[in-house]
Amino acid sequence: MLYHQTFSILSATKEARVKFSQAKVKEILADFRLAVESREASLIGRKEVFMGKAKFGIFGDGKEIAQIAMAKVFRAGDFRAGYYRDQTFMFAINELTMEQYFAQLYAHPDVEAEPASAGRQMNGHYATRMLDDQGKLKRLSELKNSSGDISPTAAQMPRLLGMAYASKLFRQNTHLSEYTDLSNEGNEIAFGTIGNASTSEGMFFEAMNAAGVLQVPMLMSVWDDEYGISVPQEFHTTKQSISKALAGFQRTETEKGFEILTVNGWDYTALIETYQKAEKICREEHVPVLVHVKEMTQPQGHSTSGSHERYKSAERLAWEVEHDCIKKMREWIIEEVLILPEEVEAIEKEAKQAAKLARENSWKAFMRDIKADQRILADILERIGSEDILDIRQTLLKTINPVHLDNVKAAKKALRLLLGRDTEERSQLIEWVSNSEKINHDRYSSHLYSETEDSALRVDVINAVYSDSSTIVDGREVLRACFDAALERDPLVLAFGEDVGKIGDVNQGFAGLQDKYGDLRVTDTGIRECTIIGQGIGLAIRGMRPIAEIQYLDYFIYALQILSDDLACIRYRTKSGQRAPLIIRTRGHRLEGVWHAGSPMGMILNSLRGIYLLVPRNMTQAAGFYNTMLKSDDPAIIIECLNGYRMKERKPDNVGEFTVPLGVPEVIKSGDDVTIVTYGSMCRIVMEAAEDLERVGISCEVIDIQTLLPFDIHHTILDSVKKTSRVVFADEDVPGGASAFMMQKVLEEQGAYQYLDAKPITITGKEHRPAYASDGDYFSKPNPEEVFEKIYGVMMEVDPGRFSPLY
Ligand SMILES: Cc1ncc(C[n+]2csc(CCOP(=O)(O)OP(=O)(O)O)c2C)c(N)n1
Ligand SMILES: [Mg+2]
Repeated sequence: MLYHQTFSILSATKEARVKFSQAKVKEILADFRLAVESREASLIGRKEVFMGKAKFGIFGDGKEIAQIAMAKVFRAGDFRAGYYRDQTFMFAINELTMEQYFAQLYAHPDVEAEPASAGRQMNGHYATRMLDDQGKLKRLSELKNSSGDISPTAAQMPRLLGMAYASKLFRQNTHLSEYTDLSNEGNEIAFGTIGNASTSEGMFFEAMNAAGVLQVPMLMSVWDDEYGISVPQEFHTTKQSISKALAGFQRTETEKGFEILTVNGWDYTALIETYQKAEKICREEHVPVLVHVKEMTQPQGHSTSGSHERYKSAERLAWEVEHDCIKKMREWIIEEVLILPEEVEAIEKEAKQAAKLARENSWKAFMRDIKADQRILADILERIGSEDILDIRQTLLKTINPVHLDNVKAAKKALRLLLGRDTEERSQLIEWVSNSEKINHDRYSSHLYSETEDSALRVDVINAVYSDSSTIVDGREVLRACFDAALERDPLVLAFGEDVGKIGDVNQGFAGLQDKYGDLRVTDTGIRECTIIGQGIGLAIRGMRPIAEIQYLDYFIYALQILSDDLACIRYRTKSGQRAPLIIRTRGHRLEGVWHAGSPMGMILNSLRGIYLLVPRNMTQAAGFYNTMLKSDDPAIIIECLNGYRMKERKPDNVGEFTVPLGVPEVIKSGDDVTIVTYGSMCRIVMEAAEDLERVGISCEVIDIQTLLPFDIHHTILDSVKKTSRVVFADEDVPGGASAFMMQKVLEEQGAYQYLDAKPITITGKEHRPAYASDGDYFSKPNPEEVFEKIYGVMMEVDPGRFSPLY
């Protein structure tokens, strides 16, 4: 049911009509009704959890009125990045129905019933569907958009910054004015919400500072209920007030900054005025605004995990009852709008009924699919008919609040009992199980990466073209030419990061490109890795093609959390309702010392599934990857080799067009005795060792995997191992890092273990960070001598007669 459309207006008294227009009265009562309905949904939701129908519940009670006020200034084209308290806001902008709200509580895995996440996220995690069924962006400028919520507190902030920054670009970069499906000349506000306690997170401060620096239309609301679960304000915030703590951000006549507004969360009229004021400043002037909404309450406590009576004093609890925003609004309606108490009661009754009915509908819909599946299974089990199978059937049918796993468990249990029996019913059961595996894969494991026609795996391969006039240049020149072509080709492409603008990055991949394309396309940022990534995520959500740079791989750790919690799962957690094809550019593997030579690939691999991980051995391969990724709708990390910028490479004639496919290793040296699997700057070290090994009669096949994610999709390595019967994995990460990942892929997934006649080994860096200078590097990371000796050792094991000990 749509808010403002379906509720039956009750007649206001004559006096009220004098003070407020009929339309205004209608609006006020609709607002009140929505608040009551939303509150009722919270109360019912809690009960559902306690009745075992849902696993966990977290609700927006106590925050209703402010959200209704905020929704009034949220227009088509705007964006939200918020948190789990925002149900009333989502109802108010008509992007969440009551049925959908309960569907998420039950974890209904149907995208129609639960469009935010198709049951993948716990309740209170909101998102609108920005992609159509083909995975193409809808006309976002005409929609009310909510980016997909995540649970880590404050992690909505980096993305929020990016979504606000997009408005600035759409307004200021005149080349973007034709993209009317993405923006209406940058008039969109990015609305953020956060709890008071979560403002203690570093990301909050980093994003707020960046928004002030960038002057972007970010309207940030803090829902302040003076607690973060059980911990009161005094533990969280200097001066116990975020607006006081941030007072220095306040803009003045002469200095740019934020506009800071404060208001109480129970004051309906003040909230409406505050948000109108905030909207005007933000939308018209592109000045960020902080709205600190104070005196909020939490009537049911933090979540279903425990009661707040444990930590709130009797006085505080009494204060909360007194300052409940709905109670206050109710009093105001009766006193000021002069609506009769009976009429208010009638509205309340109707609202509560609506919530109850929605819950019922949602539960029925949720059960329908499960029961339908259960019936099919029960029929098969019945036809089998033996006593033990009928027992399983009986138990299944008696399950209280069954879910899909109950069906699967019953079916698999029955299958075990039917081992060896070759009957028609057993075949039907096997078919049911395999069908349910497919369905459950789609429900719970699909769309980690793009499955659309724009997937990075489907980009056409265009080979690099060389001619007599192709020049030999420093590697960085190849990259620069590729970026130049990308910026020229597509106005939506932009690059930013520390030192990327004026000097064109620390290795000059963008040298001169700011002069050529302007500082909105090639841009310096502050030192703030987390929000550089957030800036990229937000821009990519809004349809732009950002290349966000993290200066060194060693500083990637600052951004790891947001990459993992937000970017890596944006498509997955919305079941392809949203995407963020952000390219992260960084450089690493080799240079100097503890914080400039890292190669923490295992860490990245294990935390960032959902983002492709590309590890080119030179700048030409890197350029090909940039070209590939810019044609796709997937996100990727491209790690350039720090020591490769000045190495000579032949620049392809089609440097802005050629593509390098993902997941396709390259055999960079063929050989017969042993397969060496490696990537990145290790390719050179391995090649050096391979040449030395050739001299002692050992023929190595060296394979550059080129991308860790995806990994060797056509099993090139397996083909090689079939030939050599020996395999070595070499990289610069710690033991058990990416080398272990590669080994698992090749031995287990590709099944190469069957073809081995020697122990498979890994050659890795030491467990510690790499030490400084040439010796530090040599003794911390794999070096050609070590590679030689390890591979020589493999051959010695195979043929001790031919290969005697080196020493
Ligand atoms: C990074 C992180 N740490 C801890 C948690 C667990 N947690 C969830 S909500 C919460 C308190 C948040 O309080 P506040 O920001 O004031 O929001 P409120 O729930 O009061 O609206 C905590 C500690 C989390 N989700 N994420
Ligand atoms: Mg709080």
